[in-house]
Amino acid sequence: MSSMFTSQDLDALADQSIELPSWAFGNSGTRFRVFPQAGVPRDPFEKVADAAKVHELTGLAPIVALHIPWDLVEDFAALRRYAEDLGMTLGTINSNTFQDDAYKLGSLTHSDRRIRQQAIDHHFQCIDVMGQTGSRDLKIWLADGTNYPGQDDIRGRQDRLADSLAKIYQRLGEDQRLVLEYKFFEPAFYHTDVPDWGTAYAHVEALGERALVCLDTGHHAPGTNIEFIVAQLLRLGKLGAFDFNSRFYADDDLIVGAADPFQLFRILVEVIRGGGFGSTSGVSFMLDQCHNIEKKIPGQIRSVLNVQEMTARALLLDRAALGSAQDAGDVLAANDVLMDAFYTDVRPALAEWRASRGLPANPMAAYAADGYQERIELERVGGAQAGWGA
Ligand code: LRH
Ligand code: MN
Ligand code: MN
Repeated sequence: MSSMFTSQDLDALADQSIELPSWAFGNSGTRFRVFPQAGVPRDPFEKVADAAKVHELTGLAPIVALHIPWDLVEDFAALRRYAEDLGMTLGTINSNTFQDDAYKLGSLTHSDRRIRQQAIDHHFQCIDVMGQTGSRDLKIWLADGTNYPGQDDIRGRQDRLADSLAKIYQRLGEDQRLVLEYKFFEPAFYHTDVPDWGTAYAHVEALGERALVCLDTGHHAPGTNIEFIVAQLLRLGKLGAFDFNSRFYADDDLIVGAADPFQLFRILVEVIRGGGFGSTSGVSFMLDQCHNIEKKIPGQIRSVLNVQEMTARALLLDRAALGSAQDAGDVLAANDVLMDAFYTDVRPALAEWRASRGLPANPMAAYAADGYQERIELERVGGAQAGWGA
């Protein structure tokens, strides 16, 4: 296959947009240590500027996702104008109910009506922000759960969650969506209130058409067949977004495609198979990563290139040949067809693809030669933390 594909096979790549998380550009670390870096953004404007640099060199990343309150600014209309002047749009608004004392025992699930209302009000505030930023999606990930058996009534928490989500959903504008993100552990360890895709699905299904599931690739137990979940959610019309990253152990938030490019390929094969690819598919491709020891901007450049590279390989899958082998029950031939696509080296074709669009053939090298990193390291003193990890 490698010698046979043409650049036309990759035309569909033009329809790929990847959303960058604003927090990828801030200082971050683990619970052991945050390693501050020179030149990190001091405010959301500078985060948008860094994201725009990633887009300028790759043509892949015209959207920046924000986290509230990490990215609270007085004038979101000004932030939007700033982004648009740089050729960027503001994307998903991520809520945050995981850093306040009030939410120690839960937020949207809390047994105290006042705390629940505080968490609901935070989401109303996020929806107000969405109105100003022009964002389509409100993403909700909850740290809610318990650490000890018996600590709280698991069933009651589900009922309260359903009720809180319904209030938030009702507040959305007609063109806005709610995406509910699941995670099987952490920071709660005995039980988590939205631990898996099935629970997320049950809630968004009850809410309505504009409520969908977000799949964060780092939020599964080791060995989970994530592409199966992708296929199932697409089949049910309920996959709204990805949070891409990669993991060796848990929610590592490392560069997507770094730990297991084959898994990323398999996920993208199912995305394309299920109609989840492209600007009209309704599935957003967001990154949810932190760059703890590597530089942030090249870390994001490498990430979007990894997604593009595996997408290109998935687009090359000979689906007719695969279908025939599957129909014939030819197990090894079917596996061969899939592996052929995976093993195809698309890097030279992607370099050409970029050059033909006026982009640098090698965006990593272009960034190293750009002078931007040196400039921000000189200009920006006292950069902000991504939001956690201290
Ligand atoms: C939680 C999570 C969620 C948050 C982000 C910062 O682990 O994946 O998406 O918003 O990290
Ligand atoms: Mn996430
Ligand atoms: Mn996570």
